[in-house]
Amino acid sequence: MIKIKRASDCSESEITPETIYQQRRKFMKASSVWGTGLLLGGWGTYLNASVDVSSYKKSVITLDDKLTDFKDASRYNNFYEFGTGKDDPVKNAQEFNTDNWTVNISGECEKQGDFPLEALLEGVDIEERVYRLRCVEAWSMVIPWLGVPLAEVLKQFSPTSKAKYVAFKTLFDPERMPGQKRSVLDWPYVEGLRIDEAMHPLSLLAVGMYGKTLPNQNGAPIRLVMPWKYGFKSIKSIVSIEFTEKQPPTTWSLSNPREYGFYSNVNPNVDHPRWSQARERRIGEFFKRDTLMFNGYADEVASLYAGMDLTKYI
Ligand SMILES: Nc1nc2c(c(=O)[nH]1)N[C@H]1C(S)=C(S)[C@@H](COP(=O)(O)O)O[C@H]1N2
Ligand SMILES: [Mo]
Repeated sequence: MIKIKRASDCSESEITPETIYQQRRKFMKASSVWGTGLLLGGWGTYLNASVDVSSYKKSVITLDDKLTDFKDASRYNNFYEFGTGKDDPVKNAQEFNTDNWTVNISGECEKQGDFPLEALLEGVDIEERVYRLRCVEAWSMVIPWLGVPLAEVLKQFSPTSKAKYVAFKTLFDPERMPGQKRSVLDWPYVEGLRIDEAMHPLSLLAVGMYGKTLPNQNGAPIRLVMPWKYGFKSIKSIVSIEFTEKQPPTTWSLSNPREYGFYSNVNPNVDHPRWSQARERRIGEFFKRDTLMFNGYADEVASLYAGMDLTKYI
């Protein structure tokens, strides 16, 4: 279902040079898809200065599925730090300043401390990967992310043999994230992965999408993307990564353990207590489509869960 190219298969021409990128930007600015419908002052509001994504390896992993329109992917969001309505993040996140972003690395690893985003990404090539995103609310999108394999970033910090899990935290700053002034969730938003899930080659740290820097409402300047898990595992605006020995708490299972588990793998055979997970609405399509086991990534990830009862480990 997914096409995987090895990095070595990527020819020079697939690495987007600055000039082509600039031209493409001009083109996108002029074209109606990108030019119309921007609520808040147009193109500039979607740019974010902190991560340079001007060159990347194109389509290292891709799909045949049609891409979701950028305007849907950047205007229909879940990011409760900026409000609980689908169009709240795009409205409320535009002033969010992500300059001088640092990520704290701690726990069971040899190298710890506060690292500027640029240091975290140094020496790791940014690549484009087209992934399905399946929200637990039964809608889905197909998004071309720009990012780096999570494993390559994590390895730089030399996790010890006690590192069995990885815990992530979103920024907590109610002045900058107005949704945090209300206690809809236990802030800061936290997420976690088992270490083998985190080290899986499909696990991505995204810094961009659709050839550009990540819009604030999509989790700037750096967010997780776990394509075979429900969308809420893909934590946004990460400020902390901790290697732990014990399974870390996660926001949605703290808020409702009966409805949301730690693993949260996409599974059409296990319904949410309040709705079916068998089908989904692909944003931009009229008819519902079948949800795929592990969101279509079973060949790649099923072995991670061999021997586990997936009706119990939700
Ligand atoms: N910090 C944080 N991360 C988050 C969320 C959130 O509310 N806060 N929402 C999650 C949910 S439910 C989904 S479906 C995806 C949505 O990502 P997108 O807006 O880029 O499509 O982000 C996830 N990451
Ligand atoms: Mo979601």
